[in-house]
Amino acid sequence: MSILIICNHKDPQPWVEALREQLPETPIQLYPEVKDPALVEFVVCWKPQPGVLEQFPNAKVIQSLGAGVEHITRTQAARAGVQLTRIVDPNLAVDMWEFVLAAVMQQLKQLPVYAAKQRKNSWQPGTYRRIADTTVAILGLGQIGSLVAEKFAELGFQVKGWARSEKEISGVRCYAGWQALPECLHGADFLINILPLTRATEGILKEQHLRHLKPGAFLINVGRGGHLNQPDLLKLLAEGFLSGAFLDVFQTEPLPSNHPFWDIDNIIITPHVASLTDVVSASRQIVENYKRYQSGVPLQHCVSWENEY
Ligand code: OXD
Repeated sequence: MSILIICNHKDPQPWVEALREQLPETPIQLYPEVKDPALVEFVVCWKPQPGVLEQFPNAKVIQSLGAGVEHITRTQAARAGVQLTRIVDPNLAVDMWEFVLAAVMQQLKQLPVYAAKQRKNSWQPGTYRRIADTTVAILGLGQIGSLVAEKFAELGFQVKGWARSEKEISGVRCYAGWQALPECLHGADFLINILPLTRATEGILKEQHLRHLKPGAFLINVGRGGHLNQPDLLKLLAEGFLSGAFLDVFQTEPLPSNHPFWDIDNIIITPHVASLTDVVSASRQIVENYKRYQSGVPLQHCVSWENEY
């Protein structure tokens, strides 16, 4: 048996090396150089070309190279008997927490404003806000979102969290289901989106929902670009209803150089770096799933093709 890696928009070499080191007896193939496609059973993917898995009719496991799987569910046909798995790494949750904390704190203390003033040699003291007076609403309370919510609460923020199903997180007011979404958003100073992209959550960051936030609220999107309704964001920023947005993920990545977001002062852009998959810990999970598959043991971190999470 062998492992096939199909990897786009990410350097595959560190993954090839990590898997070869841990599985010295197993052939690790890198698409498109595949010896016998009919023998491929275990495929590791990142942003695979649409329909590429049809070339491997005997594939039984499709393992995502990251936490998200929509890059697979949206480009490949679901096949009966093919298991879809993802990376669930505590490092991803901690890294996400540190990133969104930095994004919130720089707004509370107005650091981007001072950075812009410095470029004009301008000394103009302003005000700041305190953690205790700040309400953060978090969309998505899975493994990553729940850690982020709990950590914000531990620091003294007022924290609200929303998920499609009921959750209990210490110090966090949790809301479940679509009817509860407006209540969760109501009065929040910051909205942080950490949802997986599914057919249900696509476009959730739209005017109809964002209007429930406190006027002057700030949006942080570290979920997926497909969650955001771009014209609605531009409208709410132009009106001043939202004070700004911090965007790490985009509908098209890399963000095209002529995209209007680049030129808007109160949009901060980072290139999908909020929480990067760690090759060392993630490759261990892939190896574990590969060994489980070989010995017929249930796989870890399985995802439903239909629900996409
Ligand atoms: C992931 C990501 O899904 O990097 O892991 O966005």
